[in-house]
Amino acid sequence: MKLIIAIVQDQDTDRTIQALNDAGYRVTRVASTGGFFRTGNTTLLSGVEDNQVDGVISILRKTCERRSRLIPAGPNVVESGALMGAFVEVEVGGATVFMMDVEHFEQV
Ligand code: 2BA
Repeated sequence: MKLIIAIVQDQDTDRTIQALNDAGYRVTRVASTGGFFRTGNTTLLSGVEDNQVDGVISILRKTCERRSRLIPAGPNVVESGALMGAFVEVEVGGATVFMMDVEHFEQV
């Protein structure tokens, strides 16, 4: 059994959970915050059998979009005065996925 931990953008959360549930996968949603942007995202936890992993990943690929975001340029750039008010473009998503072996699963 595997525990899939997927960090997704908030805009993709509802449709991703819907698609996972429709396909019969169970999922827990946890509100989280990205350390870099310091804005909200969502961490999805899904415990699945090994042969279901590909199905979950396939859904994540379909429902989690890659987006460009503009963020203020770093403090070094701003302090130099050369690029005051400048923004840099950063690519975010689709989903950041971690896969872990589950030693034991039980519902009591
Ligand atoms: P954030 O930490 O808010 O990062 C948002 C986006 O900023 C990242 O998108 C990436 O494009 C960029 N970014 C993050 N750290 C950076 C850095 N040190 N230098 C340059 N650019 C950086 P994604 O890679 O798609 O990540 C989306 C979210 O997934 C992250 O939000 C974070 O919450 C999570 N995440 C990504 N990689 C992770 C990891 N190795 N461990 C834990 N969480 C991770």
